[in-house]
Amino acid sequence: MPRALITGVTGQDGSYLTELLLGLGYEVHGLIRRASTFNTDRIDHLYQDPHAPDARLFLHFADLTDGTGLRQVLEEVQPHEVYNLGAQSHVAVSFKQPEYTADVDGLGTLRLLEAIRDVQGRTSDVIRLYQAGTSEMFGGSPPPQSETTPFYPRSPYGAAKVMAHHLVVNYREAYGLHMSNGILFNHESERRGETFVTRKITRAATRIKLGLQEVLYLGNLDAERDWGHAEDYVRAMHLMLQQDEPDDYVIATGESHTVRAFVERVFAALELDWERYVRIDPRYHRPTEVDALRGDARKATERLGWTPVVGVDELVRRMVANDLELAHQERTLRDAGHVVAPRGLASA
Ligand code: NAP
Ligand code: G4F
Repeated sequence: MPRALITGVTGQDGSYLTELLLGLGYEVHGLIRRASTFNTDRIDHLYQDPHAPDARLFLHFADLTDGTGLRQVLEEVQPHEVYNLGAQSHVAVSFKQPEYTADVDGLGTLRLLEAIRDVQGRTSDVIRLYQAGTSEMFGGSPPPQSETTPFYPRSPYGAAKVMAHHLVVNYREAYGLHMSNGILFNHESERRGETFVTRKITRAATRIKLGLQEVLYLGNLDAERDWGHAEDYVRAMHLMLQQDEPDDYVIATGESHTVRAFVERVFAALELDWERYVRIDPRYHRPTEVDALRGDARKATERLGWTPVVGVDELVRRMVANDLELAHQERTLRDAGHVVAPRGLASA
């Protein structure tokens, strides 16, 4: 039975990848971080009692800032494939916590690579690695961006991911390890964190529709992003590790839209005039912005046979439907006299 280890298993992508790999017959091991509140919401529906004879999902406490723990888990699990999805993944937060972001996203990757090199060196069993790279690495380089576009990161997050990218290339060349970089453009979903702009918009617009919220505060509406659906993007991660040779691939839809256009689409789907509800709050502006991202994923199409299924209209439809249902639940509770607030409100 193929065995995979996923860092960031509790994140948006981690949850979809776990579903995909379990569906393909894998045994899946995920790293989780100790938190004072529950942080496994996105994978709770996949949980299996580890004592059950047919259990195929196992969770281990570990952290990318703790190399010893990473090494121990690798030794114990002996995975065939490692997906390094764990990261401080919020660009705006990386300006507030640059050192921490570099530690987790840059050095954390190095810790994992070193642990893989050691374990593979001792056992001679090949461990393939997927590194979660990002279009934020292109930053200020104009679109369309492909594997040959120069990196020009515009945030501590982007810079830390560039470090991780180059480390993966170096470990591949220096030690002949099977390590691939995915360079993924923005991908969203019904499970997207609520402080990323698409989900912030769909959550707010649906709450406004049901009279639960009055105003949506946003930052730069002119930024252009190439938005796909996370379910499509985790398929690409898996495909990369099934190739004979490791390589680097851009994963994108090839279409971009402004944040304003996304807002318009979402509010229009709810028959609302967005201009009545959206205000600009400069606190959401970033010290340096990535103005335009639009990916050229022809290499992935040609070599991996990967193409996205969900376009932006379907993405909006799914996210709005999901969040309208959440808003209805909140409305029902409020109407029944319960004081409720959506989770994470304080960090939005
Ligand atoms: P996400 O929802 O923010 O999930 C991040 C995951 O990383 C969570 O499981 C989080 O754990 C974990 N994590 C954070 N700090 C960690 C640490 N110190 N040690 C171990 N794990 C840690 O991100 P995502 O959208 O799924 O993205 C997955 C990966 O792809 C990230 O590396 C991200 O940078 C990259 N990426 C994302 C996109 C996108 O558009 N979504 C595009 C390109 C690249 P907790 O749940 O405990 O916080
Ligand atoms: O949704 P965002 O926060 O995503 P961003 O910065 O593009 O980063 C995401 O995609 C990357 C791939 O390119 C990933 F690597 C990264 O981990 C993350 O998943 O912001 C999108 C755009 C930005 O231009 C931002 O300035 O929306 C703009 N925006 C405008 N108002 C806002 C807001 N972003 C957020 N988060 N919140 C706002 O109120």
